[in-house]
Amino acid sequence: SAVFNWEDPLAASELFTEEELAIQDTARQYCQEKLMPRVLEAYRNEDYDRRILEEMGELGLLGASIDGYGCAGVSTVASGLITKEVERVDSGYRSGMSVQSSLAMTGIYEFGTEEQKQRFLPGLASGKLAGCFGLTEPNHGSDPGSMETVAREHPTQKGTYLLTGSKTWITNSPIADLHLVWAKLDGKIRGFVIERSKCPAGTFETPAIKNKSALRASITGMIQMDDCPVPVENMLPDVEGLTGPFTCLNSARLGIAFGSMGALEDCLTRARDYSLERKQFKGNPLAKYQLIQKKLADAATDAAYGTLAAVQVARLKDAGKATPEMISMIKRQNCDRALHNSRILQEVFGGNAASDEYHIGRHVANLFVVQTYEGQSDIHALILGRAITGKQAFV
Ligand code: TGC
Ligand code: FAD
Repeated sequence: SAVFNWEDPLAASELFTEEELAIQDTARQYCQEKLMPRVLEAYRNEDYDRRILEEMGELGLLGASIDGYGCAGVSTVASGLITKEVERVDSGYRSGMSVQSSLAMTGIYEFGTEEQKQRFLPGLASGKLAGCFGLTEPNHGSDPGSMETVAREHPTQKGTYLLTGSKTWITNSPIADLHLVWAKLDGKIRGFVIERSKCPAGTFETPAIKNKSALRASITGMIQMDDCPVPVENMLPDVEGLTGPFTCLNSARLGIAFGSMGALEDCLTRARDYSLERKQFKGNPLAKYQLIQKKLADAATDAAYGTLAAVQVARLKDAGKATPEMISMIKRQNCDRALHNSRILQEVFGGNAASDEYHIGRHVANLFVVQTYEGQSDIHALILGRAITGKQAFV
């Protein structure tokens, strides 16, 4: 007969294939054995270990849903489960993986020439090359369509573009070998793959943004371009306009819908363990008190609902039936619920929540950023509002 499992309350695992379950196991084992032991020091010291990308590459975790070019070609659900396992440890580690896989690799895979795919994707899939995605600018975050970064034809060298402008808050930019940068050419947004090693001195800089108050286990920086030369062979030929970056964002946002549920589940597990051990008032464990149980029940419910919704949209995506609005809905809802519940679960730890060794404060701080990047939650509300009413409220 059926048994209730608090770790998978609505039996989402019944929806996974054998292969997806095996991939989830592999990812969980790697994350718990190799990432978990490093996260505390990485977060304290803002020290992202570049080798993580190669370790993930060896296990086939990068660009996992892409077919060919050294990628595993797994289902979108399997790719989401990988994301969930990484974010169970830390949203910053998931960030490093997301920009490599969903943003840089997806852009090249969807819109690159065959030659570009052959040239860039295998190195990114193995983690030997690090990638990043430059859309946000100092003056344009939620409104990337107003970007100021421009590309112009080189006045004398045919077949070369010169890029000028700056991008900010770019995950992986200080360590990336390949930078997928979006810039306006004759007023239209185009994608360019900038190879750091080929940029002349003084044309391309990627300073790190230090002293972050969240996502400290990932590395973030700027991309500053001053007439940086990029050959036409490195421009993505098959897309212009915001459809280019947003197609990549659709993939990354779906990943975040899974990932944020991993972070929330970790908060829940830790709060449950703590509440069973900690005793207050006549030797009772906190877990015996109704107010504590409500916090756990709320978090478990939101994590279970959020996971099911993410699985549904991932299956629709593989069937060619997912829409960007569906992805906005689950990105927004799962991030909002993960942040809300993690903040409530933090209370279970009392003063100990202030010690980083309990990990809960790190998740809470990270989840604020996860709710903000890839479209802040209110922006996704406006995307949904536009779809519901036919009227856009951005401007
Ligand atoms: P809008 O008029 O809505 O659309 C312009 C063109 O883009 C197309 N489009 C999409 N295409 C594919 N997928 C989508 N989701 C799309 N959304 C829009 C649209 O069809 C149209 O095409 P066309 O051919 O007609 O021109 O554009 P808008 O300027 O009004 O956009 C408004 C808004 C708010 C929807 C949009 O700008 C937005 O989503 N803003 C949020 C910005 C954002 O998400 N930035 C993310 C930066 S990357 C990042 O944060 C990475 S963090 C990663 C990590 O570390 O994990
Ligand atoms: P703003 O656009 O200035 O928004 C500020 C607030 O105003 C938000 O709450 C927003 O919802 C609200 N707002 C804005 N417009 C409206 C409106 N019309 N109506 C109602 N409310 C509105 N970007 C990349 O390109 N690549 C990356 O790899 C990347 N990594 C990141 C890593 C980190 C750690 C962080 C913090 C950010 C990263 N970002 C990246 C940038 C991120 O995508 C932006 O911060 C995000 O899109 C929001 O833009 P903004 O910060 O400029 O905020």
